[in-house]
Amino acid sequence: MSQISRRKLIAGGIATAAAASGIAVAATLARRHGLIPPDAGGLYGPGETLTYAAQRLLNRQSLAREFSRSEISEKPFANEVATMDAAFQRMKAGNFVDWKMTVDGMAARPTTFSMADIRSFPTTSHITMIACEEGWSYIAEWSGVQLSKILEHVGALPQVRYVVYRSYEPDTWESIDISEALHPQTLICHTMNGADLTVPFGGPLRIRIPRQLGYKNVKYITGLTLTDSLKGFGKGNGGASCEDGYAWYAGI
Ligand SMILES: Nc1nc2c(c(=O)[nH]1)N[C@H]1C(S)=C(S)[C@@H](COP(=O)(O)O)O[C@H]1N2
Ligand SMILES: [Mo]
Repeated sequence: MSQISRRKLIAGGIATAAAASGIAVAATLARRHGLIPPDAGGLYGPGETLTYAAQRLLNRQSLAREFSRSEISEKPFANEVATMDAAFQRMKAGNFVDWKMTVDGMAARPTTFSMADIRSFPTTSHITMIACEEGWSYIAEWSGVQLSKILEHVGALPQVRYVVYRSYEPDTWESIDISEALHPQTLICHTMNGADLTVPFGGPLRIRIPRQLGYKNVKYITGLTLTDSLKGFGKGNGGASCEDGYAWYAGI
């Protein structure tokens, strides 16, 4: 093959063929395994399905990289968050003893947990990186209760396919699939680097999903809803970020 035609092929042909066959493969895999992300209907739909289905099949139970204690960032960067209202400030002044997290939806025992309830679960910790899609990242030790333990406690029904989670911050919600929810590193986090999670970092409760980008790691968690479909939530594509054009599946 001449240089020219090879280059032409690389420039035009391979990319197109790879994309096209990738989409075909993705469609087949997605159908077979029920791996179609809720935002697949949009402009970037086939690409989203490819990324999601491929990563799900390859990495189903893979662990996010864990770091050593010496690698913990000295100056973790807290992204700017909205100013919280007076009720939030009052709860903060009272060390968040009045904070509540409700779990409802497809559960045998829907439950409202206090901070004390959350802290009474066995604690799991990991030293992992949190990465924002805008480029920064830091490493911290995160501690809390595995989301799987909460799901077990409330008696999540077998039909549950997604966990929707909400913030105290208005209009801030996201969702993950049951595979991510049951993953051992997915935590409802109340402690960072050995101290109560501070407000800039999402205290008193933050969901920590180290296999997905920063924006899925919502701060100020007030509620979880277990569901078999995301249709009834917002515009039906799985999260506030998706409504702003971000991918629902933010795997890293
Ligand atoms: N409630 C709430 N959670 C949030 C955000 C937010 O603005 N509000 N920002 C998200 C984004 S875009 C990122 S990158 C991470 C940033 O986490 P950090 O402040 O610990 O760096 O938090 C996520 N969780
Ligand atoms: Mo972000």
